[in-house]
Amino acid sequence: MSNIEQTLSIIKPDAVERNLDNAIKDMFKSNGFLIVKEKKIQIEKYEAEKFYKVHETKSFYNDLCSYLSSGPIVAMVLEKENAVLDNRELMGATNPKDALKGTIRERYGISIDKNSVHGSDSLKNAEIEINFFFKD
Ligand code: IDP
Ligand code: MG
Repeated sequence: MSNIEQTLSIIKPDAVERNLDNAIKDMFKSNGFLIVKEKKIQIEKYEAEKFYKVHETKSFYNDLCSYLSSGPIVAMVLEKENAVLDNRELMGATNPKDALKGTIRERYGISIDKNSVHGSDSLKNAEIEINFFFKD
């Protein structure tokens, strides 16, 4: 039985700034993901605060929201079987130091805050986050 899912991925400012968007998109494609929607944008801080609202009590919330809104990002809808979990696996651990070899964060992440990519952590959040960027 097939289980096609969609998930939201963001190439964060540190990676866009280093012109890594094509290399990261190639990693998605070569791992079986279809990029079904895509846009390069810069968001306002209040929008980042809304996007990351689940983290509002965390000490790093303010820096995180400043950072996500600090430069252009690429937001994408990725589609494949088990897209949500498979994307989390391809991204690697939140801290690039802990990310397994061959993952996006191991290859390109600079630090826990500049870790190059975002990916939805559940099917429910994927739907919410896709709507956040691609509501039409
Ligand atoms: P995730 O991106 O792997 O899902 P989350 O725990 O959802 O990780 O955290 C969201 C983002 O917040 C992370 O990608 C990272 O950039 C940042 N972050 C998480 N934990 C810390 C921390 O301890 N210090 C600084 N930034 C953090
Ligand atoms: Mg998360």
